[in-house]
Formats: sequence, C-alpha cells, structure tokens
Amino acid sequence: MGTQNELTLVIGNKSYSSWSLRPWLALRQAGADFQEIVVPLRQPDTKATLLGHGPSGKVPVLKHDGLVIWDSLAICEYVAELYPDAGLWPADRQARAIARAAASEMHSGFTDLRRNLFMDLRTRHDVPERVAAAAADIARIQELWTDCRTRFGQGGPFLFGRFTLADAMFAPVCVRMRGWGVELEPVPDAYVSAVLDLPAMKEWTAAAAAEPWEIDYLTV
Ligand SMILES: N[C@@H](CCC(=O)N[C@@H](CS)C(=O)NCC(=O)O)C(=O)O
Repeated sequence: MGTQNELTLVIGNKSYSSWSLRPWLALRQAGADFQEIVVPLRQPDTKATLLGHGPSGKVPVLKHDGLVIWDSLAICEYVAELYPDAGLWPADRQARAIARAAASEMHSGFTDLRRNLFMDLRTRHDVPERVAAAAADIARIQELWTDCRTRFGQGGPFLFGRFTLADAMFAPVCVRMRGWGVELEPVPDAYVSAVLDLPAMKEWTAAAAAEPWEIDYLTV
C-alpha cells in the first residue's frame, strides 16, 4: 500500500492512448514522483477495469489524497497547482491566457485529425487520403503553433518558450505529424522535433515499443 498522498496515474496503452500521454508528460516535466497503472484498451475487460478506476470509464485518471480526477486537461491543471515551481503555465498573464486557449482548442477540437490520424507510436502510416481528410485541422494547428512561437516563444523551443501544458496537450499531435508523414512548414516542423526530443517523450516512446498489445485502428 502506498502512502495516502501518493500520485497514481491510470493510463491506456502508451502506443495508442493520446489522452493519457498529456498528463503523463505534465507529471514528468514537473518532476513528480508518481505510480502508473496501464490499462490496455479494446480488451474484453477494459470498460469494467476503467469504471473501477474512475466515473467516466476512460483514461487518464489521476488518484491523489483520496481524490479521483478524470479528464486529461483537469489533471494537467491539478498538476500545475501541485507543482507551481514547475511553471507549467506561462508566468505572464497574457501568455497564460493564450496558452489556455491553445490547450482548450486542442482538448475540444481537431476531430478530423484525431479520427483520421490516430496515434500509433510503433507504426509509420502512409495513407495520403487520411492526411487529406485532416487538412483543415493541420492548417489550423500550424497557424496556431506559428503564432505562439512567434509571439511568445523567445525563451526556448516550445510554444511559450519553456515547456508548458500547451505543449503537453499537443505532444500527441506532434507524434501524429511524424507518424503519418505530414509535411510541415519550417516553424511547426522545428517545434515538433523539439517536443519529440524531450527525454520524457523518448521514455514514453521506448515503453510503447515494448508493449505486447496490438490494435489495428485502420480496421477496428
Ligand atoms: N476528454 C477525455 C477523453 C478521454 C478518452 O477518450 N480516453 C480514451 C483513450 S485515449 C479511453 O479511455 N477510451 C476507452 C474506452 O472508451 O473504452 C480526456 O481528455 O481525458
């Protein structure tokens, strides 16, 4: 049994669970000490197992101090409050407002991109029709990233310079851009490389490569 205030993050397979990657990366970047429980998706017992962890029956779920927090963005906010010195939101009020808008736009939108270009860390997909179907989302994301980098990115390689929750929210999109061979303009392309070069992203990717479960989202 762990101590009462131990942090436990319940996540899906690292190969496929894009929503799980976001708070996991936030916790790693904050330097948090946390346990993780991986629940493989699309198994016969997945739904029951997930409902045993949280009320939405979805991952991610964070457990802390008797509290169960579901939903990626709510968990990211909680981590930012637990670790204020990690600077998970920009210090400047205006930059912070735009970072929240960017994180929220990701959380609530880009459905064509999410549906067509699913995250699959172990496979490079070459399906131009799927990239074409997500073209409007890809264009908007490039515009958003370029705007953030240009206006707020002077202090580092991320959207707001140093790493923030906006980057955590877009990390799975960076994976998708490379995994589906999406051609990017120079500023978004450099941004994707910066995110994928994070040691925590390499750690997540290596763990994904070692997973035994396979889901073919092209056919399911
Ligand atoms: N809005 C939620 C979405 C969570 C979500 O859709 N998670 C997926 C996996 S990435 C899930 O748990 N699916 C399992 C299922 O539906 O059985 C969040 O941001 O956390």
